[in-house]
Amino acid sequence: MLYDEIINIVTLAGEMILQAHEEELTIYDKAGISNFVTKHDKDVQSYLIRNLRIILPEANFLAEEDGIQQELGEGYCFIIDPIDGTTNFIFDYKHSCISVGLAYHGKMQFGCVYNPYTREMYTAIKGEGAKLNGKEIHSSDKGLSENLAAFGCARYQTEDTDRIFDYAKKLYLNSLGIREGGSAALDICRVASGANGVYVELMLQPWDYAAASLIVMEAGGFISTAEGGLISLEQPSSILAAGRTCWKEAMKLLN
Ligand code: 2AM
Ligand code: CA
Ligand code: CA
Ligand code: CA
Repeated sequence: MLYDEIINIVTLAGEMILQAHEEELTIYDKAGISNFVTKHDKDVQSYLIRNLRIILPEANFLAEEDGIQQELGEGYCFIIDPIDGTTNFIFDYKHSCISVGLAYHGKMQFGCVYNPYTREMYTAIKGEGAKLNGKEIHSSDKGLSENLAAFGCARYQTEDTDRIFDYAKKLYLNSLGIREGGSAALDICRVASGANGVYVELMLQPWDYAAASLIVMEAGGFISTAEGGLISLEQPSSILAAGRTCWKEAMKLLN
């Protein structure tokens, strides 16, 4: 089965991330502050693409590193972040993941997000619900006052600093507490499992949220832009992901 094969490939790629900590990391700077890439981001991505090509040769690839950004287009397209949470990876926070989504004619069909440190594999198939390590998960249906709230504020997003901290303060004052995890894909998956009631970030790329967007929807949650609009798989977007009640409350609170 295609989806099981994708899960196997992603699980094996997770071992590469664990193994990487045995070596000295080679770190490169991309443009801006705290925007790193390592040899391992590139190696994991190459491994994924090489193996996913074998199981689905006709698929396009939209992936973070090395400018592998084909059109989403007609037919299949894998949307890949080889390491989401590279800064966490560099500092050995043990909170990073591999994100692999599969779109067909521009719509998400399958998504998996894998944290190799905890061996947590979040998966979703369109129309069939979301799972964590094979067990069904559901987003929270309680309100903000009974939930944790997560936000993301990567250090390169300097022009949006005031806005995201204004959001964080509002969430802080209206929830059980705020969290900043450093991996958008894992933050969104934690909305899917009900660990986070809500998650907001202002500037993300499709590979950060493609797989997780299907996982949170299939878990019964919502994902939109911060203003409540439809998210795009073709261009950067802000993200507001939440359980249904939290989503309505966050929309009122933040807009
Ligand atoms: P990354 O680790 O794959 O780069 C944390 O706030 C989130 O922001 C992470 O998911 C991180 O993904 C993402 N991020 C970091 N640098 C980014 C950049 N230059 N553009 C877009 N997203 C980025
Ligand atoms: Ca990056
Ligand atoms: Ca990312
Ligand atoms: Ca990445």
